Amino acid sequence: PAAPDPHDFLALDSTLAEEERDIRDTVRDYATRELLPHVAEWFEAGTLPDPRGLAKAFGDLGVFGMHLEGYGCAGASAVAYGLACRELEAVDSGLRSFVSVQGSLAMAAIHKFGSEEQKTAWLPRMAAGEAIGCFGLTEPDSGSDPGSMRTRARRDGADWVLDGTKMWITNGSVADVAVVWAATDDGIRGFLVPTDTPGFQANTIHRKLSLRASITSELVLEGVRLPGDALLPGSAGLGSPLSCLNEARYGIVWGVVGAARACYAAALEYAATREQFGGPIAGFQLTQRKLAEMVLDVNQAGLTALRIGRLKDAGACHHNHVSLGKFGNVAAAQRVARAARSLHGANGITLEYPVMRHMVNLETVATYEGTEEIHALSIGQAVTGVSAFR
Ligand code: TGC
Ligand code: FAD
Repeated sequence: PAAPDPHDFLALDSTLAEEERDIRDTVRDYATRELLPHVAEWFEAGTLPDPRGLAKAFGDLGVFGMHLEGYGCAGASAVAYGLACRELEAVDSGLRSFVSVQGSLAMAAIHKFGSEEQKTAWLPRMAAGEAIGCFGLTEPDSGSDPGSMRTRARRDGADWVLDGTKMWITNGSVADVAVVWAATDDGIRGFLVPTDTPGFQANTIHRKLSLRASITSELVLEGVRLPGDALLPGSAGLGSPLSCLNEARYGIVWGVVGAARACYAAALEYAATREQFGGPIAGFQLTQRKLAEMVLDVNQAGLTALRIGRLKDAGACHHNHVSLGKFGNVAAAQRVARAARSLHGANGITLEYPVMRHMVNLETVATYEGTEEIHALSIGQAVTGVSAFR
């Protein structure tokens, strides 16, 4: 048998179908050519300088809502969508986040719970990157426990009136439409809020030390009056936004494999070229131990992502499968990024190398879409049958 390829040790990609490989290559080529050369600069600037241009480019690439059917979406397999997330996050978690929030959160909410009119009005434009969406669930006092939200939607004649504040909303200040989750007399429901509606304001959050190549915002809704058909009619209860989260969490299960792979590849290259004590640091036993642990984490996480993707394509993926993947793969990517950072010595703390950028991004990835603790508790509940959330 052939010796393992250091960059695909378990030859996982050899198990991909041709269509999946094509999508992997298309997204990887685009990301390497168009995004990688600029991402350190965007990260340093703490923003995405041209979010509309980027949205259009992602639309042309076909990655927005690529796993959804109809309305201008590609209807690709879950594995193909996962591979796209992996290749984007190999460049930066913030770029994968752009695609997750647009496709897996905002578009998925409209696709799952919207009326035919809402789907036709928004999904084709969002798939093409001509309209940007955001997803407002988290609030200043309601993060892991979204059921405690204070944002309210009340009926006023045929209209709805929304009041409340959403916090940490990706792409909030550049969105055309916000999917806002609010408590009503009938439980939690979703609303489509065009961002030019009077009473809606989005404020960009500054001074982040993580996910800097991404726009994060506060949404303030003060007496936002919407027509009756702004309600997502199929939404009913907390389970509705949570079912969208499963889609985005699934993308993260794959995405972080990309971040980990990029850190491992950088470490492997650096170890071969950096010399100390008369030879490359790759020759030291302690360096080899780090590299062995990295390649193990990258491959185990890749295997987990692929298995969960295959379950999803077979219609057999439970949300606790996704929790297991998010819990394990994010932690694995964090271990790889930290080890790669240390292996780069002083160079590792700069933006000349990708490792610390990935390392600090992964702090956000471990927090959003359900913190490490929330997924541990979901898995704990799944295996014991006992809830320890409250
Ligand atoms: P609980 O009573 O357990 O559940 C309420 C209802 O929802 C159902 N459910 C789910 N359904 C689908 N998918 C899931 N993952 C689900 N988890 C629970 C559940 O069966 C129940 O249904 P029913 O019919 O019985 O009413 O609710 P709880 O209040 O105890 O909370 C459960 C908990 C803690 C797991 C949940 O609230 C949670 O996941 N919290 C974390 C919040 C979170 O992840 N926020 C993310 C915000 S969006 C974001 O971060 C975007 S980042 C940008 C990017 O993705 O790149
Ligand atoms: P908290 O819920 O206050 O948690 C604080 C700590 O307490 C954590 O360690 C947590 O694990 C722990 N904890 C909480 N409950 C328990 C428990 N029962 N048992 C044990 N420990 C517990 N949200 C959106 O809606 N849309 C977005 O687009 C979005 N984008 C984001 C982008 C960025 C850059 C960031 C950082 C966040 C984003 N979020 C978004 C918000 C994100 O989903 C929340 O930050 C996350 O759900 C955690 O909520 P919190 O920050 O309020 O932490």
